Amino acid sequence: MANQKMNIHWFPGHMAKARREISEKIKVIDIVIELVDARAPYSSKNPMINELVRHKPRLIVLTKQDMADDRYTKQWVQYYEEQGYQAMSVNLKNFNEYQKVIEKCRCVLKEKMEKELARGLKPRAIRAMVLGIPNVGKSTFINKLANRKATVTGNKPGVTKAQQIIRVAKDFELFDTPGVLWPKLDDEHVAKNIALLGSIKQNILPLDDLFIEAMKYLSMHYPQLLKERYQLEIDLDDEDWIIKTFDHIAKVRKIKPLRGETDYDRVMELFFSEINDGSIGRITWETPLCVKD
Ligand SMILES: Nc1nc2c(ncn2[C@@H]2O[C@H](COP(=O)(O)OP(=O)(O)OP(=O)(O)O)[C@@H](O)[C@H]2O)c(=O)[nH]1
Ligand SMILES: [Mg+2]
Repeated sequence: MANQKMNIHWFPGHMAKARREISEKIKVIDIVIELVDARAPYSSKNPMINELVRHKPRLIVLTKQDMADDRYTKQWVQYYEEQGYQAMSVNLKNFNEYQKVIEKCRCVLKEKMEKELARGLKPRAIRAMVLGIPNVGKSTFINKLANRKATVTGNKPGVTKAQQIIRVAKDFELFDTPGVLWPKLDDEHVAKNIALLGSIKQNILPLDDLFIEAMKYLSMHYPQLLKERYQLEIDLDDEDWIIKTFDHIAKVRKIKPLRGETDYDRVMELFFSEINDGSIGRITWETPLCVKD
């Protein structure tokens, strides 16, 4: 599992370091904003987040709502709300819901802040930290919130030196660097979903397996997207469906044969890039019904 995107190699040492850093920072924050990808809101959660974050209040933000299936996004938001979290979905490409984010954080922390005031403590801003696995939109989220009102308030004592705190609203501050967590790669089903989101390099998995699984899923859940994009109809009962699918896509997309045979690698490359950039359509790879926790 070493060959990952963005030079992140999640060897045990790196995991321990990230865990240590996050546990340190978490002491001075009031709320964790956990970003997950709306296309796979379970698979894109870090396996140890509960242990890391402990009882800190949490807002779960499902990003890339514009690339996911709205029906399932609603169900996922509800799923996390039923688990006792605040949750919302966003499209960070077109993001102007700052007030909603801040409002949800205020709502979670209302009681805590009121208690502090009652104890005679000075009114203070809520302090938040963004956490999430690679590529879920952490930097985009922080930049959008920060650029709106970028007042870097400087290093605070007790906080990692390089880390700065940005005041986003009168009563709301954010760490300018997110906590990057590792995905749950030891679960094969999850690793496949994560690879389809582009959070890790697809080639850490056997590509043909990923292709077959993705095609099976699409033919069951989104047959109309396959039809629109590739004029493809898959019959999973046909024992040659895999070969036929490759041949069909190669033909409709005019992929040049390789030594007289379908160029399977080019077909997969095309398919995965169209999955990643959303040009096949809005797809969610898992529903709340398929997870148990
Ligand atoms: N369509 C769409 N794209 C998004 C959204 N949020 C983020 N992106 C894109 O997703 C990619 C990753 O976003 P980043 O903000 O770099 O993600 P990150 O979590 O900081 O990633 P790392 O720093 O690598 O861990 C970028 O190309 C963003 O433009 C969204 O809501 N919708
Ligand atoms: Mg980033």
